[in-house]
Amino acid sequence: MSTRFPTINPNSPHFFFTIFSICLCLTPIITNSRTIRTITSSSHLSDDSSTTYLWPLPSEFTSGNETLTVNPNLSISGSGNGGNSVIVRDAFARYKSIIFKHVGRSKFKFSDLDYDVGKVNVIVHSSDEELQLGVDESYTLLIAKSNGLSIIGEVTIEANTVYGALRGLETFSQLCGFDYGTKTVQIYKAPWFIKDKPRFAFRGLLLDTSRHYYPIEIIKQIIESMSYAKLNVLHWHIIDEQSFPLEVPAYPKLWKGAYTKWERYTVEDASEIVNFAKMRGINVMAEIDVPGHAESWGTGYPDLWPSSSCREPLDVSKNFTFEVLSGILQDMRDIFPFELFHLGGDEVNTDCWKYTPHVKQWLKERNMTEKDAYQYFVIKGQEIAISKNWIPVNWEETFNTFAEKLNPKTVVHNWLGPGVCPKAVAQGFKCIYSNQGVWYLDHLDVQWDGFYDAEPLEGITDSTEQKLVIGGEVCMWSETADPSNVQQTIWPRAAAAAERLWTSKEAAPISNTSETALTRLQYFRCLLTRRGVQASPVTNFYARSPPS
Ligand code: CP6
Repeated sequence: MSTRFPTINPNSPHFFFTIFSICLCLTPIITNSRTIRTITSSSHLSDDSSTTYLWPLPSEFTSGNETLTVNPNLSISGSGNGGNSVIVRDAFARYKSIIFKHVGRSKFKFSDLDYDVGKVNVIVHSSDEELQLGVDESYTLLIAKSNGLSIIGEVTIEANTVYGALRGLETFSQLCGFDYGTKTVQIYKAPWFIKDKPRFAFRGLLLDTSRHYYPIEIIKQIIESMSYAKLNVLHWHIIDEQSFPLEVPAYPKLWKGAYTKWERYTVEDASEIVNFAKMRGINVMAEIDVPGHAESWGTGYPDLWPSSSCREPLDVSKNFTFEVLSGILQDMRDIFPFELFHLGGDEVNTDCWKYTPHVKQWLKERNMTEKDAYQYFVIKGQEIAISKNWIPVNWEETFNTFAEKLNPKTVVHNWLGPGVCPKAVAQGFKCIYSNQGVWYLDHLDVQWDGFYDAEPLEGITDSTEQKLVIGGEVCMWSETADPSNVQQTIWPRAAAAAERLWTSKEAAPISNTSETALTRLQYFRCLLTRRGVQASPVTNFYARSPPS
């Protein structure tokens, strides 16, 4: 303790805040017996956010005032695809080890009859396990004491798909708390009835593996932590100007652009990540950002550079550029089954195309400006992606510069302020919201409530247009992040966005404001740390004044 708090003056508000946060963090662990008393002495707490420790908040739920104990030999039974799906069985095993992490230390011996809950029954109606945008993630979760006659059992999760069942298991695990007093896992406020579904189909996190390399173990940890917040798309910004870490068999010199030969992903590594994510109901949307963020391509193939003094954007005048682009996409098609593919297209500075003689000549022959050539490049990229059965996603500059030329299927990815989604959906395009003012994780000055108060449908009132906003994404650009600080930078702020994307405003009015959410988010942040995720404290004392 003395090394942890050497300089805190007990008279300062800092002292109060530190002690306050520590207490909050330990509350679920060491003072659960007090929590039980509080809960059992009140009758109706289900509409009180301070005692509903779920994140993101389900769209509908009711709870009671009983406390149930959970058997460490918890078993799963299933019907439909809940019974035999490897995805469900693996998830159950993972959650079981999370839920009973501390129980092994119990000094007490119990028999099965001492527990209220011994089985989780998972019912999955569909055997289709394809994971695509808009897959049904809805579920119901029922937790009630068995009366001994019940056929269904004590805990029932019912879903249309295995991915709905995964979301239900996550919610179930959040309701299980370890009580250090009795060394048992308990569920408070039972019986629970939860009916839940996501507000948006696309709930993403961007990870940039070009500015810093992340070993696959770290990427897996990030994916695992995403599943706790019910995020469902990892936007893998694999390559950028600084490094080209991915193996491309068709053009084997491309990954010479990696920082070192150790900082690379083989095709096998990438497939492993995609499969790991799928087991958690998470899609991987790959990005190659052309033509503006691709300097590293030229390390292996310098012909892709217009010249040695003009290394970016890629050389628009050569067929070879598009052969390589096509070869990369062909190889990536075998790795990434998700229907969306991100082709970047942002921040393209075409100045040096104008000054490079052969490119200048090429433009002149075609009577094209360099802006026309930017459009030509993006549209050609889209055509290649579409020919490989992908739906193209592009950063908003493409829409802002030549909306009328984009393929109508294009998903416009917002980042420059809040303005583009209203315009894009008015023209019939789908849109992903990532306003850099509120959802860029590398902007350390934006606090959790800035993330929480963001609204993907801002400025869109027509309900048909609203449906074209497929969701949103928080972005972890990695110029200043690497494995040493990435989880602390992502969490807990990404969780604030995750609730905005999961929970309907109308369905759960209590999640509407950052005031009511703070206690729950502090609880979720502690849940992350208990599960081994290095999440930062929710509030940053130095960046805000304490509440009065
Ligand atoms: N890299 C790429 C980046 C950014 C973008 N694209 C970026 C720009 C501004 C900020 C943060 C990130 N680093 N390829 C923009 C989409 Cl503030």
